[in-house]
Amino acid sequence: MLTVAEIETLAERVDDAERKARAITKITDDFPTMTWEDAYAVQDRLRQRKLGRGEQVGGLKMGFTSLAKMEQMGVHEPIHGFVTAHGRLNEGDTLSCAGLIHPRVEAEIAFVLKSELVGPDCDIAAVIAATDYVTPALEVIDSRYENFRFDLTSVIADNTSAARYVVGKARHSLAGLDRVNLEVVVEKNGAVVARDTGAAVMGDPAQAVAALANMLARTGKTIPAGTLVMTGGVTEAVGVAPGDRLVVRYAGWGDLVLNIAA
Ligand code: OOG
Ligand code: MG
Repeated sequence: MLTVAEIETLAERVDDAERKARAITKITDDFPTMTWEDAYAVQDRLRQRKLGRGEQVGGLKMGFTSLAKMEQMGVHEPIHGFVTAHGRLNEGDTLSCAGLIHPRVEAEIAFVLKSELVGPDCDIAAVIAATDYVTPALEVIDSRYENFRFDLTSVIADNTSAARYVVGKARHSLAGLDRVNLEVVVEKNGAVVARDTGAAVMGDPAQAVAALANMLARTGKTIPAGTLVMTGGVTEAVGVAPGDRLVVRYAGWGDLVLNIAA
């Protein structure tokens, strides 16, 4: 177990790396015995630091919910984090790479809740009942670790690499929506670079929302009504550079476009 002082030191280390956009070595190199609880304690401390500066939580996120993401990063379990309103982009906005280290973009499906979700026995039926609408979303991740090299505890402490996110304008009700067979195709500069369906996300993206409620229940937390929940990258993340144009085609939903400023 880390001490309170060590938790503070590590939260400051990842926070500084983000604010200076300067990569650091993964924190488990210095604290190899860190546990999951320690890692989430660092993430909580990081959240307090951000809130203390006037930032606001814009939503919650799951990570590593698809095999493609797990294999890309060499990890095998879902994790959770938060996004801050400061990092929110709206559909049509251009992404600036200023302040980012090595951004990658993920195609995601986001849920917005109309009522609270409580674990530890949250299931897909409960998620469906609590969902206001679903929307296409992109997440821009930017690990604070050199070369995106980390283990689960390091990436949890680094708030699951969260940096920016784009929420689509379209709002779809779950009724009549085939979220499992929803096709998602990612194109970069006109070429298809990744594709899969909603099923890639834990068999059903609603399962990722249930899993979040169940993970939060371990520390007595819930997902409040009104929360935006990012369910995790459907495919592997795609590296982007200034001048790139990313188009994610959600079959039947339309496209989400992200231009990266030159
Ligand atoms: C961690 C973030 C994972 C997702 O959607 O799977 C994530 C990373 O890959 O750096 O946000
Ligand atoms: Mg993500």
